[in-house]
Amino acid sequence: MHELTEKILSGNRRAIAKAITLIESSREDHQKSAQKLLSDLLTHSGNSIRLGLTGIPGVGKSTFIETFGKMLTAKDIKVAVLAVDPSSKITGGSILGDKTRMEELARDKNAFIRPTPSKGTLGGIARYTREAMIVLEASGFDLIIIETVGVGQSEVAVADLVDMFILLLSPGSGDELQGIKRGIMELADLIVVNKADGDFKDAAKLAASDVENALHLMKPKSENWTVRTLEISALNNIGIEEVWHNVEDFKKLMVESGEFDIKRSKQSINSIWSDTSELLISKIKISSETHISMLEQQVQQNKITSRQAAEKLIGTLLKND
Ligand SMILES: Nc1nc2c(ncn2[C@@H]2O[C@H](COP(=O)(O)OP(=O)(O)OP(=O)(O)O)[C@@H](O)[C@H]2O)c(=O)[nH]1
Ligand SMILES: [Mg+2]
Repeated sequence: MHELTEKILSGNRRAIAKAITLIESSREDHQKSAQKLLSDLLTHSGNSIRLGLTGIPGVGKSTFIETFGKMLTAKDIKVAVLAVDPSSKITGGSILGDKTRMEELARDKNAFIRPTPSKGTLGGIARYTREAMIVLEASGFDLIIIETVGVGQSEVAVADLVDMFILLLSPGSGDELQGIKRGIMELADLIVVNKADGDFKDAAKLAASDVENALHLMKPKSENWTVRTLEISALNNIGIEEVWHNVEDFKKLMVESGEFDIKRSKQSINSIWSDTSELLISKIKISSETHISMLEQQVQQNKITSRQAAEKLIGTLLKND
């Protein structure tokens, strides 16, 4: 285990992949090793910018990450990409599926791309992601991008893992803005209208001003930062530097105002409670399968309330421990 720690600290990619596999494993011995490893790495973590990126399928997330990522790795900035997308089976939006759109970045020695874990609850996947970030930060990654497909609830979970949240839109956003849940707009620190090129140029401008109007009606997320809207073309590499300048600006303002650290410490506290509920539920599920199905039946048949079932399940767990 000590050897794995050393390798991760020296930036060894196979060691990083191995550690993340360990983190994602449900085997109890793997979990023990993973937690030991993570606690060794903790003091080396925390030095990256954690960026959430969301947008509906087809908006250009993969294309953007490829162009943005390559621009950064060329500056010797190390970029890691993780996906949180439990709905990928439905949308087909998993990173692995379209790794071809990030072909060059995937081969870049300054980049690391990890696809969506194939199974798990949202809470579980949020934990894997948080823990994978510790590994990546300890091995020297400067920017970690967490990608979600902006259709579900994963955005809220991701917003609690990152420093900054970027919403990617495309021209024709009038309709798109309605499709994107208002709640997702409220999470964004930066809104980027992609595909501002060729025939889409005017539509992109219109979309950006729609967004500006919508933003004016919303309560500001932070008193230290005003949400900005940019127009870019990921395909033609236009405006990509500008996105990075905004990320840097954001970080600078947040750090200077103290909001950066406050947010991270809140997130650490929140993670205790999300880990507690995830762990509790998984322990209950492992410990008493027959008991669970019996209680499920009783609730279905209106013999007991769901709350009573929950109390019984937790009661059994406490007795067993
Ligand atoms: N014109 C134009 N097309 C773009 C741009 N960015 C992406 N596209 C195209 O839009 C399509 C979807 O792009 P992707 O990068 O795969 O989109 P995505 O958001 O990753 O999609 P999912 O992985 O399905 O969620 C592709 O055909 C891209 O070539 C852009 O800046 N301009
Ligand atoms: Mg994609």
